Amino acid sequence: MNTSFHVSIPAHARVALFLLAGALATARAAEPAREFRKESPAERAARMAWFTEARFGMFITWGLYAIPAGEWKGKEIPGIGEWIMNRAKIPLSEYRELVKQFNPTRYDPQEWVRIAQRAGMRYIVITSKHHDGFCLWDSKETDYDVASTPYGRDLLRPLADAARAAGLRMCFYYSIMDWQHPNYDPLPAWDKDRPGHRPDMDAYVRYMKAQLRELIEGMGPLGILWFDGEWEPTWTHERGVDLYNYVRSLQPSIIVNNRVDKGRKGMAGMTAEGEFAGDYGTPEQEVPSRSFPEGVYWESCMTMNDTWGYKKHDHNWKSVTQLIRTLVDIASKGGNFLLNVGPKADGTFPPEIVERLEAIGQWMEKNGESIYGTTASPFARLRQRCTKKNGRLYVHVFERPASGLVTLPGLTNTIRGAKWLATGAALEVLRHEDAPAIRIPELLPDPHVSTIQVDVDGIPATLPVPIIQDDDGSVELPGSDARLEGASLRYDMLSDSISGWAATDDAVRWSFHLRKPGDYRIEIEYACAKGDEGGDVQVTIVDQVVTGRLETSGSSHRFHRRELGTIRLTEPGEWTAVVRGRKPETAKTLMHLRGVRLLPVAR
Ligand code: H79
Repeated sequence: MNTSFHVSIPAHARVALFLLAGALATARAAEPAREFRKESPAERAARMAWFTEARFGMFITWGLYAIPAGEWKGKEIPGIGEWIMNRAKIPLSEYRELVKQFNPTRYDPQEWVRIAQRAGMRYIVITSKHHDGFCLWDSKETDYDVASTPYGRDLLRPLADAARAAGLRMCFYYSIMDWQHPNYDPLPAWDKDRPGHRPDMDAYVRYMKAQLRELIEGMGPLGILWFDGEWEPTWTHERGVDLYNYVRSLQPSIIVNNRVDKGRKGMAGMTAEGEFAGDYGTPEQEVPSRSFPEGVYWESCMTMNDTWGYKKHDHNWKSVTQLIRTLVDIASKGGNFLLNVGPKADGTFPPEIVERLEAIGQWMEKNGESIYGTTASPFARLRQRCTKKNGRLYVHVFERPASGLVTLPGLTNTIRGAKWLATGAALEVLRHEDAPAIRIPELLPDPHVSTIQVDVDGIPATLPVPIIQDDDGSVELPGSDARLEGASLRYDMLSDSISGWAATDDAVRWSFHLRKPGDYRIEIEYACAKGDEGGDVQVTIVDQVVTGRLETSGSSHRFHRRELGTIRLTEPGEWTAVVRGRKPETAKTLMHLRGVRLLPVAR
């Protein structure tokens, strides 16, 4: 059937329509690309699904800076290796000499992918261009790239192909800040006489967009575009939104980190309130102290020593245990771990890195089920880390509790059974003080983290539980349970302590339930670095106060117990304890407070 029809339009109306059509065409041309920020939470969740399932990725920071490797003209340059151009104030005219030396003859992308995959990593993010502006692929937009080196050919496409062949997602880091581009604004402060520099951010944005098109269309489909270097004032919210929409218009399924826009809150990395572009938060070198509401995505990126780009003098390697515990800690809070590798100039990974990834991989082989595709712990407080899935809880034991019992306070699900995930050995489930508990043996099966698999009915869920007095009469007030009142106070899970004391009205508060009235000795457990000592601390329970002056505990990692005095609690029921203090002017923090203990005075 022919459904077309004709209407006759009078001549004057035709002129009006013609003008209207013209105006519409102009409006369309000026219209920004589709507004991709406006997808629904469900659409976003679908796009983010592979990312949350993956949990663990490899960051690769590689470029010209791997050649000096932290040393310039015979001098060791402090700071992170990929910032050497900035830290050693190297003019571009000198730095670009490195292009003639860059020849990673031992580069083997298949081997890199094998190492990542054996470590249990599910995606790779590599620096396509870092702040120094050097490009690791053969870009049509510049000669400041790998094609101009003795190596002479693209490094990224072979890695992308190898990654995808192995089932890993390929992702690119791309720095907005650029110390080389003739139009980038501002020109680096240490290189003010650079000839031919003409600041023009619009021209620079055109360059970025052309390069990003090369990466997405030439090497895609990609997993993530990982922007960085967004903090200079010439990069604006409007430019960020526009770049986000541009990148998504090239590949709608792509994930873009929050450093595309101006919403990142410092190194803590989460996105501030507002209409900022970017799909997820990017804490750098730190792990958030707790999980976030559903629909908030994040990924902590971290180095294995103290540098991203290779530095030959940096031997400050984190231990395998530390790295595995960080991965577990992050997963227990619903985030991803992006662990960095700084390859050497010859194209190989430093052996310290290969060893660590190998060991992490051995742990992941046995325990990966407790990481991939899990969501954050359902417990508001639990000494152990924990992840969950429908029908299953994974409890990650770092240290064996002295009681030999792992309690699951407030868990509402029926427990079907418990066992060590790695060995399958069954564990006894019992009840302890009204809470489900699991008895674990003297010897833990894993030196790093031992995982208990707990089978339950349904999705693990909990009810809030109060702090109650122990059978022995003591009351434990752990830092992890405290309410923090103060802008910079924070609880850190890895050190299991509260720091960031700034003002005298900063307060750390607990409510607890007392069964036996009486006199209680008040003890704090704290660490105080050398040089930070001398602060005053006070613990208040309603109208009674005990105080003390803090000595150093030797370091910020060594915890001491210190008794402050005795308080009389006259009645059973709800009480509140508050810790406040005054730090010395020069101290970084009053202390690192692990917790407060009330110990009954024997009568
Ligand atoms: O690529 C690695 C580093 O080279 C780069 N990001 C990781 C992934 C980087 N890390 N630190 N820095 C760059 C230094 C930047 C620090 C600061 Fe700022 C920029 C301090 C003040 C401006 C970021 C924005 C932190 C606070 C505000």
